[in-house]
Amino acid sequence: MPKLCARRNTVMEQTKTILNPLIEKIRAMLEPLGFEVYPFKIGWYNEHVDEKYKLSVPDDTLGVLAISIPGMWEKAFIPFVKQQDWDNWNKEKDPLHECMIHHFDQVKQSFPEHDIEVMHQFEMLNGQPKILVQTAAHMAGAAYCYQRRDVTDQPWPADENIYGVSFHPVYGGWVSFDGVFIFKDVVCPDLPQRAPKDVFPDRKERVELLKKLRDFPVPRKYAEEHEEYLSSDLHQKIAIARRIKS
Ligand code: B12
Repeated sequence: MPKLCARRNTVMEQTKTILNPLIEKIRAMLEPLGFEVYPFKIGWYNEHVDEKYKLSVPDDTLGVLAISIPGMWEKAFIPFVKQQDWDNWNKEKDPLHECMIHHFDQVKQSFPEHDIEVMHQFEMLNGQPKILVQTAAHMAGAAYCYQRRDVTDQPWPADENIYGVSFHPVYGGWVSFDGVFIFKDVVCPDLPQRAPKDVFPDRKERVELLKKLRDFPVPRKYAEEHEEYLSSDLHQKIAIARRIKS
């Protein structure tokens, strides 16, 4: 039976008693590792995505989005890399993905009383992503997802594919929307929805952003080695991880 995070009559108080400790516990685990954590209702996500991306849980089910900010590289990835045995590393595995799997799993295991499904941004099911993390981030209030439809008087040809970009209010494009915990046994009908910060209300800036996400000033970008890692193939990624360890 799903646990209620809130009841209608004493909304704020009940939300605090059940939901806050749960979110705070996840924050206490993930924030020191360079992540941010945002609760949302799965229904907010399902309302927007096409049928094939909808998650088959009730609308009020609690989802928790985790995103990594630039400090994750030193706080989570480098320590993870240093603990691995690179001589016996499975060459089909991406070290950064494995780092995410490890830390998300730690969170899941710390809630044995809950039924949690973890969905990583890189996980595919029948050839499509299990979860669209940009939409989840927008609905959770973490980062505005700018899409073609957000631009009036569009400068692009109708048949050109313009990928949407999410812009974090502090780190801009220098974040990764890593995944979502679905608390299948927790419903939160009264979770208040926060709108993401619209950093670019201006049409011209939106057009620029959709062209070049990472040209905007931010207080901290990824470390050079982090950037090098992301633009490498799997073989090189493993070589970078080995180099970090040594
Ligand atoms: C497949 C994929 C790719 C593919 C295709 C790109 C694409 N966007 O489709 C390729 C390989 C090209 C790619 C490349 C890159 N990617 Co990529 N990619 C993904 C992945 C795994 C899935 C995206 C996808 O299939 N979307 C499906 C389409 C249909 O979704 P959509 O266009 O958003 O449409 C939905 C919304 O419109 C929504 N919707 C409907 N109504 C409304 C209303 C509102 C208000 C909202 C918010 C949504 C919404 O419904 C639609 C679906 O039904 C995501 C991670 C993930 N799991 O989400 C990362 C992701 C999008 N990629 C990311 C990145 C960083 C990149 C690269 C920069 C990587 C690199 N180093 O080169 C490049 C940049 C490419 C570019 N020019 O933008 C980031 C984007 C971060 C950000 N700030 O926005 C993501 C989120 C991964 C992450 N870890 O954070 N990627």
